[in-house]
Amino acid sequence: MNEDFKKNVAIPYFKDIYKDLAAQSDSKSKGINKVSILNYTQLPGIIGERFFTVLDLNSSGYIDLKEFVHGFFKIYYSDNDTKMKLAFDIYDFDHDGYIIQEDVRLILSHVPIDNSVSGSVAKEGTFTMSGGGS
Ligand SMILES: [Ca+2]
Repeated sequence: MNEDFKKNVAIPYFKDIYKDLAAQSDSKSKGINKVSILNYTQLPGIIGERFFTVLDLNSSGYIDLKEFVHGFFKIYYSDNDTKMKLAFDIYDFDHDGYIIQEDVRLILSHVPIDNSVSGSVAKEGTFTMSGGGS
């Protein structure tokens, strides 16, 4: 990534978001609390919990500025290997380097598959007015 973009655009942008979220925390000095992360990301159930845990590198129960910027860089500006590692870490509940069947079952049970699939199919039919979507 372009260093100018990183320094002048991405980091100030993430810092702004951090400041807003940390302002809602019960301990501004420690960082963003879990409730604020869950509200901000709107990730469902256990997935939001896992996302918070993965961001909280020092397991302090709060996301400090460094953890926040680091984590959001991984999501938006990292290579595929780093993104895959992030996804892996979300699945790997006990952080032992392995994903077991139960990890996958738990995560997938919180993915709202039904709504997104039927919703988009219905919308597409309405938009194109084809395939009997009327
Ligand atoms: Ca932390």
